[in-house]
Amino acid sequence: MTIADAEPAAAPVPSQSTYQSRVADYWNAEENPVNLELGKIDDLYHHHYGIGDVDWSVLDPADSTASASAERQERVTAELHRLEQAQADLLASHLGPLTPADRVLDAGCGRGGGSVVAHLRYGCHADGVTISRKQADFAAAQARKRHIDDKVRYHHLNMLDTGFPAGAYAASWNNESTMYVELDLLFAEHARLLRRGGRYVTITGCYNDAYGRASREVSLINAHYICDIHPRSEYFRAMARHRLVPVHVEDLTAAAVPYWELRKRADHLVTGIEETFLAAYGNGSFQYLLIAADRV
Ligand code: GPP
Ligand code: MG
Repeated sequence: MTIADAEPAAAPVPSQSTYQSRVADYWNAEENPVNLELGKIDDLYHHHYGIGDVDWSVLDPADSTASASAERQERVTAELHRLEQAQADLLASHLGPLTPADRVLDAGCGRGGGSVVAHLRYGCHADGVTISRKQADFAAAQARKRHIDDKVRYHHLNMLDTGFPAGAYAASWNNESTMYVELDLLFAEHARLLRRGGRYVTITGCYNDAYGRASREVSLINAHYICDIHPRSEYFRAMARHRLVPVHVEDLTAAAVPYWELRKRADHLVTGIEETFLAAYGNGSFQYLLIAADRV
């Protein structure tokens, strides 16, 4: 058989590596109650963790009736959602000031909550991109349900190669999605998409260079989510190479611990990774970081 006779293999859409296809498979199959039950509360579906102090009264002893224990579960679910919402609000607060005429990019948008948060806060246009077809469809349905689909759009696209116009965005972000990609490729695309003076924000888990290399716990988190957590240093090196100049850096590690302490006790929601996060934060090998940078 000559090459000319060979059936052309169908090119994957969006254009992505085999690794990225396996990551998309994970997110196309993912239906964790810790994401769906929290999102259902107010139709803000997040794929990130929470920050801030826990109201521990949500765990107050319920009597042993089934209805009391169901109410306790509902309180815990709502409290975890409140902490995840606080994280989304913190990230969004660093995107502005923005006007309704501005456009923002949610890179690795998951089920879309972050784009809605930004739109509700600033009235801006938002484009969310995800390599999971299921997530993009879910998020688009949510935007239609809210009647904001004229301004908030979701795309089944690779965030490293969006094809969107250069300089079109006033702000862009990654909320816990940088660990799926090479930072040089990611920041090159953000720098291309952001206008001069635009703002890039990430909240991410990174491993701590001062600890050394990736700890056992960091490796377990990588295996759990099929990701590759970067060292803290790599963020700043890669930003410097791509016209992104940090303006605010915040270590959110201490603020992240209460969320995991509560999630560990939420029997109806645990996924099994809770103790690993607490150990990783506790032994200093892993940090939860916010970095805001200006595109110069
Ligand atoms: C949360 O998603 C996080 C990630 C997908 C990436 C890993 C993040 C790090 C900080 C290492 P999720 O909300 O879907 O996860 P879960 O189902 O555990 O709540
Ligand atoms: Mg979650």
